Amino acid sequence: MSEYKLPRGIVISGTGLWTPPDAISNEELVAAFNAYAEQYNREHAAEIEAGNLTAKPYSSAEFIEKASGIKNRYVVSRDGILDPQRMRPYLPERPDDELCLQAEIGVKAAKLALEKANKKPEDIDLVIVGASYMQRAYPAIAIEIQGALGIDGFAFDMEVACSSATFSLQRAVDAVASGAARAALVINPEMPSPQIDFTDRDSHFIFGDVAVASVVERRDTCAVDNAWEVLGTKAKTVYSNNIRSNFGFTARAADVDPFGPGKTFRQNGRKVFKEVCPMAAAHIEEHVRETGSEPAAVRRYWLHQANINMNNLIAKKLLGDDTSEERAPIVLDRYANTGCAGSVIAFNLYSDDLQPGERGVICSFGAGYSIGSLVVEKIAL
Ligand code: CO8
Repeated sequence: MSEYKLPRGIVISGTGLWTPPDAISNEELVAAFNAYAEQYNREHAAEIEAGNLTAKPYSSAEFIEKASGIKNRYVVSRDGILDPQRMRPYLPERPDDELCLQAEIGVKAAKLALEKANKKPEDIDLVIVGASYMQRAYPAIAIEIQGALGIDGFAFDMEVACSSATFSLQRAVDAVASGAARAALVINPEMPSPQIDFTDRDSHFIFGDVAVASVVERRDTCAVDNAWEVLGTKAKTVYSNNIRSNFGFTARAADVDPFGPGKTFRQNGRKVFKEVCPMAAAHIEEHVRETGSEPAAVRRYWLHQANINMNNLIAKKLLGDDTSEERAPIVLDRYANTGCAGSVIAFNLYSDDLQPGERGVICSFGAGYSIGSLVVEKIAL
């Protein structure tokens, strides 16, 4: 690996969290799923009886909470998801001259981050949008947001599934460190709900929508009392088919339904669990040591939020017996898995109480496989 050492003096000066107003509890989601399954089984009773079709099994709120730690999720639109006749959100198409939905939620989070960092659009030179899915290929969502906010400079989108937020923060840190941008706005508008197969019992409960944003700049331009100096960034990818989405633009030429079986999100959750936990723990341990600390001395871990058992296991490896939420906060009980945004939600909600000099790690892990981390230290200005 490269011996490159990040120059000191690059900071995260503010983050923003936009939470959709629509929430869905496990109980509501399961009631809709089970009504759908009952209807499916009734309509296909003869084929099921003849052994030509498998009956849809029922979902359970108890299973979901026990297996994942998820109790609730937020979505951009809930009614269609809970309609057993529809089982997907209803998001009407917008005319080209209106802000698209993903840009709209990105703008909301971006404004909150700018306000927290005490920055104006004219202070920003670079906008990066990182998310698991983009609403379209071009023009880039980041350029649409750049235009909506009146930012002069450059912007681009990037997709690294659950690591899109940490990887985009790293690109912003690099751009500020190299002088390519004075300040960068990183936006992660995650909108998995249109991609989820809500008729699939194994995955209907996993995801939620949200938007987060962060401002990255030099310490000497910072206009707030406290910020987070980035001590190091680290990224790793290893190819795996265990989390996959085959939805893509070549479906038309392959004469297949882009939303057909296996085309939306699917995973081998058990394998992901087994393979990613040790990889993520080893990655974080190594990164923390590279920045001159010991894992147990790090005050807080803002970890990717996919599964509470996964987070507890990783926290135990890093912190020994002290795996309290104070050291590794959990937000997936309320937000579910929000793709790449989970670790930034945790950072946004649970970082104000740390004192100058205390360190934390923002870390994501997921499809690819991909792991991204930033070691940060609170500083007073
Ligand atoms: N209700 C009741 N029973 C259920 C349900 C349900 N909803 N779902 C499954 N079951 C059953 C299963 O059928 C199985 O039954 P049986 O034993 O008879 O076969 C039993 O419960 C146990 O099933 P599992 O073995 O699958 O259960 P697990 O305990 O492994 O829990 C999890 C499943 C929760 C999926 C767990 O394995 C997990 O969380 N693993 C980690 C996965 C992970 O972190 N993935 C990351 C994915 S996200 C990512 O990288 C970003 C991708 C892009 C985001 C955008 C998305 C749109």
